Amino acid sequence: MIKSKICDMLGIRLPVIQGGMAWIADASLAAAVSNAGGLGLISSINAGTEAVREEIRKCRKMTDKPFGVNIMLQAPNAAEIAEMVVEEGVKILTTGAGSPAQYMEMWKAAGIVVMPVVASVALALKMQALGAAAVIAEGAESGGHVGEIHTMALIPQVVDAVDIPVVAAGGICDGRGAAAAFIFGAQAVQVGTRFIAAEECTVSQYYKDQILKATDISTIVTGKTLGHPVRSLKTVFSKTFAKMEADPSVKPEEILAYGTGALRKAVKEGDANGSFMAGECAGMVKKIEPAKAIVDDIIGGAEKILAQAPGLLA
Ligand code: TUI
Repeated sequence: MIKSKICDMLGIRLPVIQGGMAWIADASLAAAVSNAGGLGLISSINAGTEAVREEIRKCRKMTDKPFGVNIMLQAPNAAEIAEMVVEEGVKILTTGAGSPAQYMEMWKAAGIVVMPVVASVALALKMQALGAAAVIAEGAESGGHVGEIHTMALIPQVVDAVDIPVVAAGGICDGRGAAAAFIFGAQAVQVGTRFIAAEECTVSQYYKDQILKATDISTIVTGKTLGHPVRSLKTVFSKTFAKMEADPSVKPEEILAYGTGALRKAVKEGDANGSFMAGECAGMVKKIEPAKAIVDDIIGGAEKILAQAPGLLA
C-alpha cells in the first residue's frame, strides 16, 4: 500500500486528486472520485457562482467523503466564489492561474485546507509563507492554463524548496507517472485528462471521443501572445487561434473574442469549433471507465512498479 501523510491531512484513502477542470469538474465527477477513495474537486468555472453553490450541495448528497473546490483566480467572479465557499462550509480548496494571497487569511480563519496550484519554485515558496497546507506543482504537460517548466524538472525542484507536502500534476495519468512522482518526492498526484474519460464525467460524448482518439502529438499550446498559454487538442479551432496569433494584422481583442466561450461550447455542446483542453497524456487514455477503475489503476499500477523497483538494482 502506498502510504502518504497527505491522505491523513485530507481525510482520503488514496493519494489521487482529480483536476479541478473548468466547466468539466462537477458534482458527478467529484463525488465519484471521492467515493473511489481519492479527492474529487468541483470547478468554480461553471454557469456562475450560484451554479457552483448548487454543485457543492449536490456533491454532499452524492458522497459522505471529503471533496474540494478549485477556484480559478482569473475568473471575474473569483472574489464572490472565494466567499461563497466559506458560507458553504467547504473544507478543502485548490486554486489556479494566479496567487490566492488576498483570500488566504479568510480561508485559514475558516479552517479551510488550501492547496494552491503553482508552476514555479518562487510561487511555491510564496504559498508556503502564506500558510498553504500543500502545493500542487503543475508541469506544462497539463491541459488548460500552463506554466513554463515541465513536470520532470518542476517536481524535484519544488520538493527541495518547500517543507509542506507537494502534489505532482501535469502529464500523469497512470501508475507509471504516479510512481515517478512518488520517487521525485511528491506525496500525491493530480490527474485531470484521464478523468474526462470517466463514466461519471458529464462532458459531451464528442469531447470524450476526441480524448480517446488523441495521440502523443495531439495537443497544442495557444495564447502565449495574450499572456495566457492554454494547452488543448489540435482542432480547427486551436489551429485557427494559433494562426491568428502568428498574424501581426490580427488584434489581440479579435483573438480574445474568437476564444470567448470556446471551452463551454466543447464541454456542454460537443461543438467541434470549441476548445478541447487536454494534457499531453491524452494519447494514453484509451477507454471510458468508472472513476473508481481509474483511481485503482493509477494506485495499483504505481504499487506494482514500486514493488518491482529493487529489481532494477544489480
Ligand atoms: O489553472 C489552471 N488551469 C486552467 S484554468 C482554466 S480556465 C480557462 N478558461 C478559458 C480559457 C483559459 C483558461 C483552464 N485551465 N492550472 C493551474 C495553474 N496555475 N497552472 C499554472 C498556474 C499558475 C500560473 C501563474 C499559477 C500562478 C501563476 O502566477 C501567479 C502570480 O504570481 O500571479
